[in-house]
Amino acid sequence: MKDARTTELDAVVVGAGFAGLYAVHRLRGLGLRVRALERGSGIGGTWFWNRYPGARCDIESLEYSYQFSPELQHEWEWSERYATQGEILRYLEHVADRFDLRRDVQLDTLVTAARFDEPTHLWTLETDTGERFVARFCVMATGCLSSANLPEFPGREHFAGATYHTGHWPHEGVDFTGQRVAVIGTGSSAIQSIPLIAREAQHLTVFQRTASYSIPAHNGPIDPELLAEVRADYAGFRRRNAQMPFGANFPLGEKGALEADPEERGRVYEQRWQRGGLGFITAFSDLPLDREANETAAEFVREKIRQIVRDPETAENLAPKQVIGCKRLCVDTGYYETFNRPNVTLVDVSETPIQEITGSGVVVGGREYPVDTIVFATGFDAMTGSLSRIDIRGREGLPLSEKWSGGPRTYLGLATADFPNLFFVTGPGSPSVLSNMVPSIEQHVNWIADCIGWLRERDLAAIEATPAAEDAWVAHVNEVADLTLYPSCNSWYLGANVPGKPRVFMPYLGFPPYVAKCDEVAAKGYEGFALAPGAGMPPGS
Ligand code: N01
Repeated sequence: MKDARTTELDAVVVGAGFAGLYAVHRLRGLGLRVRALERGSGIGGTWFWNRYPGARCDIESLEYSYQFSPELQHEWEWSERYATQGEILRYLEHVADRFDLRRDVQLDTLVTAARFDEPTHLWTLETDTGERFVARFCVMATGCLSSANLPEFPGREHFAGATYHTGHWPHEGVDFTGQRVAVIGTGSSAIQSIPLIAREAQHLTVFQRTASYSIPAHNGPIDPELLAEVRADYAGFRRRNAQMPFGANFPLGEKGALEADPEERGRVYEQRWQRGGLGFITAFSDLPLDREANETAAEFVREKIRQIVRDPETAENLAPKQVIGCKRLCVDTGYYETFNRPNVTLVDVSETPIQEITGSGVVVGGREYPVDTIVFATGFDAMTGSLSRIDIRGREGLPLSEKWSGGPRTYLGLATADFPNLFFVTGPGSPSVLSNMVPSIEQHVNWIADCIGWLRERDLAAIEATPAAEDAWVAHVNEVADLTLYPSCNSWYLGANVPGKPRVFMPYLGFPPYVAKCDEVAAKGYEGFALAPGAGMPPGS
């Protein structure tokens, strides 16, 4: 149905974070009429919402940034090794201005439904503003970690004080001075925010269900020598990083941990610890594969925790038990040290869960911890959460939620059968959260834009993953994951943090082979996809 509130486009993009902004840039470059619809009142996606104290990237800024424009890459000055949320958001705003993207971004617009129409091969999107957008192509740039997970703690609604979720932090900030604060959760968001909240609060109580492994960031101003070296050959720096397992500058150790003697192992772990950051996990080649090897790295970190944290009982509680790396590794500035402060208490809720939240505190094992403010650092309904909030319907009205009721199924994380012309950026089944997100986003958007350009050149109306290609890809993603220790713990990679979510390992392990596969599929005329002949090109083109 067409009316005054219907806008016809060639491509509609959902989201205006790193992925949505670049999708606008690329698709507009093809001459398409494109618009990004963004629920936030500003651009930036993750970096618009996650404003909690201490929020920063944990991949170095020199590579947690776009590479599509050499000029942009050379002119932007990152101030620190790991940029703050504020600096990353300023960068994205600069990108939006520099490439004049804002005129094709519509803010304050929540997409509520997306419906595919079979005869026309067009998508119709509906929004909470009562508008409709009709387009041939729909690109979901909705983010992997954008749908907040707020567990149903009994009595939560009775709490009289202020509550915050790290993923929806107030723009004006929060002053914790003089307050008794609870932080629930000890993942990356908590680990970044706890040291800063502890400095302000009168008392901070941290409720920990699973201890996380965290490696020091050793953050600081960018080393000028490193900067000069990278800038001398930025493209080469990017190319080399893309060949590493996570698509980031984490060189993979040449040998296995068990091939090294204890002295060599200790030396290598110490070097990686001193260098800081997520690259700790690639110190040896067998850490994700072999429990015994993994345990050597895990024990090294536990020993560090015991050295840092003065109270032996607290240190033991902070020492994680699971395989290192199978839940997302964290990067911190003074996290473990914070538990030496007299105003910080750790409460272990691994065996005795949070019983209830009262008007004035958090109850565990019958004991109430009185607090004025609660910070929920309880994470996200990862990878599928922001898609399942939209009523997406494919061929014959099939809801995506029904198709994915047993867990997400995609071909290459880019597309799913029965949903023609619908693309996911860093969707489940792609390296996404197990890679450096920004290069992964660029690789996906480039693939999608090239694909759309290819379809248009041939006057093809639709592209759709075949069920056979999808089945084979899902099986392959699982096979690869099952060769590793990743499925061995309750991580959000498996959906284990959201009650009732199907337990399926969602990211694909291995950035370089993944990119090679995507390139090969495209080179073979989009092998594994079915193509529909032109029914006339997009409206108006
Ligand atoms: O979320 P999380 P996050 N009772 O899911 C706990 C990225 N990120 O926002 O482990 C008690 O990791 C939960 O416990 P458990 C990064 O990819 C990046 O911290 O499920 N506790 C866990 O401790 C990261 O991995 C950056 O047992 C409950 C915590 O809440 C991802 O975002 C910074 C509970 C949630 O941790 C998510 O990180 C921040 C319950 N009922 C985030 N339910 C950087 O780039 C949940 N928890 C640096």
